[in-house]
Amino acid sequence: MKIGIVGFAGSGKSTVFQWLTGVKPDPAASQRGQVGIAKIPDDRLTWLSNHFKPKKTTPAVIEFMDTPGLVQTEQRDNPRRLGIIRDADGLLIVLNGFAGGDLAQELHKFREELLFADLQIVSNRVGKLEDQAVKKKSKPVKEREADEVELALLRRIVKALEEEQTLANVTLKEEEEKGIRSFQLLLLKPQLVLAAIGDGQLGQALPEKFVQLAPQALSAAAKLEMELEELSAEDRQTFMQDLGLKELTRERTLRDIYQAMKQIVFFTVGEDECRAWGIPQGADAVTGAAQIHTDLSRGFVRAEVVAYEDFRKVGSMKEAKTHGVYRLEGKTYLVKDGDIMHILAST
Ligand SMILES: Nc1nc2c(ncn2[C@@H]2O[C@H](COP(=O)(O)OP(=O)(O)OP(=O)(O)O)[C@@H](O)[C@H]2O)c(=O)[nH]1
Ligand SMILES: [Mg+2]
Repeated sequence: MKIGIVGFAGSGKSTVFQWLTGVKPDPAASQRGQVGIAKIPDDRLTWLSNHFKPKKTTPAVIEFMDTPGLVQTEQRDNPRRLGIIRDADGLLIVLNGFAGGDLAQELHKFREELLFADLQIVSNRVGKLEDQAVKKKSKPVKEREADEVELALLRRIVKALEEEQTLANVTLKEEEEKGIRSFQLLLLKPQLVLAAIGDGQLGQALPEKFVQLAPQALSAAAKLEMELEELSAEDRQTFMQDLGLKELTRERTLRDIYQAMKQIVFFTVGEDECRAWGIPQGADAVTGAAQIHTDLSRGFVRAEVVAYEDFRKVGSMKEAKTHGVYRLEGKTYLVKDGDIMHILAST
């Protein structure tokens, strides 16, 4: 899963990128989108790894992409700048909470940029289809019908964008979703807002007006936490006490981002490897199998499934069977977060 770190210039994106991935930002690279990987900490995987003592333990990951900031004074160029994250699976919107600006206003403005970029793409296509409808009357009936269906859908989207400024309330049928997937609309991607705060804002509640706009929003003192991480454990403790900081929040933030992006994990276990695999919420067992290997999805027969919590109680697959918590599931089984799966496939 790839998440674009986006925001206005100087909002703290590269700092957050480095905090989350440990990769040093390179301003030149971020012009093209600099990529870094973060492992998602998971106590369940740690427990499984201690239990199986495998040769290798592999966590689920998120790929973050640091991007150049949008510029408020050259707004017309912002849709092009946003092009860099069209293929991202989700957006982490970083707002500047350390310089004393108005967070609610910054978020509002940033959402307008996303809206404007999407509207431009959809309106262009609507214009093209309308032109063709007039000019190309000779087009085969089938094609013309398909164009009309697409046009109706796109008009619905333009209306939602213009009137509601969001696509959150647009429900798309599966084929509609497929039909517009290639537009890679930013407002259809899951997003999470993160206010980058400095030591001046530690322990302060986020402004009420901002929380109303983004109830799920997180805040993080990314720069400060990175500085603290460089200290010896003892110094860190002292500084944290002085600052009134109870804990470092990097790991929790990664888990929160993972959840907000509507990803879940299932596990594969064994003496060779214990591994957490990320899949979208609502994905079925074949999709899960495909993550591991395309052969496993092609030859999918069944999945042996034990929920992590159950496995922890009984301690082995064999015991899981005798305690009735072992299940055999088919292709359409919807994988649950924390399932331990073994895919049976014919090859
Ligand atoms: N005081 C303070 N400064 C910060 C904090 N986070 C980032 N900064 C500073 O703000 C400036 C911009 O931070 P970056 O992380 O480079 O911001 P950016 O969004 O990547 O900027 P662009 O890539 O130019 O759009 C840098 O000088 C950072 O050191 C913070 O929490 N507190
Ligand atoms: Mg940057």
